[in-house]
Amino acid sequence: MKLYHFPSPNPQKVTFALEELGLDCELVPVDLIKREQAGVEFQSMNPFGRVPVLVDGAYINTARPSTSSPLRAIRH
Ligand SMILES: N[C@@H](CCC(=O)N[C@@H](CS)C(=O)NCC(=O)O)C(=O)O
Repeated sequence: MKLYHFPSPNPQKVTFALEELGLDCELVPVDLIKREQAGVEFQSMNPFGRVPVLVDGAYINTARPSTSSPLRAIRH
């Protein structure tokens, strides 16, 4: 599982959920200051150009409230 991440509030909430649930996840930094979220590669995952993005195999989740929800399912 990979979390495309920047240390701002919305992605941080997902990193806290991962930590609380004890789930291993590779953090992939996306530098919002350098506008990496506007790049073609990132926008192929999330056309809205926002983090967090959670990728688990072919599954891509881009909406934070629901980014945390499937984590609970994975945990159990
Ligand atoms: N609905 C999303 C919004 C995520 C969001 O707004 N992320 C901000 C960082 S906290 C972002 O990626 N901003 C980049 C931009 O607006 O270019 C969520 O709640 O996770």
